[in-house]
Amino acid sequence: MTHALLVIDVQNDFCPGGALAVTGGDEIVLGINAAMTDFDAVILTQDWHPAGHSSFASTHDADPMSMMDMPYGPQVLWPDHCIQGSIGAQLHADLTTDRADLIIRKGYNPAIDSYSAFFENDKTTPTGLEGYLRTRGIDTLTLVGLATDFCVNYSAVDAARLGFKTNVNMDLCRAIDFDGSLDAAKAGMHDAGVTLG
Ligand code: VGL
Ligand code: ZN
Repeated sequence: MTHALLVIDVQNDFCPGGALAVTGGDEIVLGINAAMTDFDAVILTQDWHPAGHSSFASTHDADPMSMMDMPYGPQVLWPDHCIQGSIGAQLHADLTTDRADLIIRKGYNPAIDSYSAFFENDKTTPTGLEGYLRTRGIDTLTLVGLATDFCVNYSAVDAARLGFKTNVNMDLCRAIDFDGSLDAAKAGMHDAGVTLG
């Protein structure tokens, strides 16, 4: 077994004071740092959108947290966040990055959001992470980070479907919990065979 820790989107914009703040988002940082020593590999993800991204409410003159039908399906419209090169897009200053073998960015395609670290929201365009993991012989993943119900959830479900043994450490995640999204995410992860630890 080769076991990687996948740290999802621990970025300023998802922490208190950020553009899409997740309650308690900063509380998990020191615990994630401590967990890093227990794994064969550490991989970080970074939400990384161009200005004017299609997932931003401002791009469509719409209200943040409203829904829009995209060619690939329904999409939540978010406040502008994690804009490439911005302070908000930076990883939290206290997150240990020295132990990271790879930092993978996602959401850079202007027309398609990417919650998952594996596929964009069209569920077909790969980020390349699967190939990286397979070529390194990594077969087991533990996910932590932000937000439980969006990027952690989508990443975990994709990982399990791709055949990785997948666990989410819920103590080291925090959720947006918008419109029942946390309960739906837990059920979806469970159904996909993800263990919630
Ligand atoms: C995320 C909404 C939009 C996340 C990213 O990291 O969970 N959520 N972009
Ligand atoms: Zn985003």
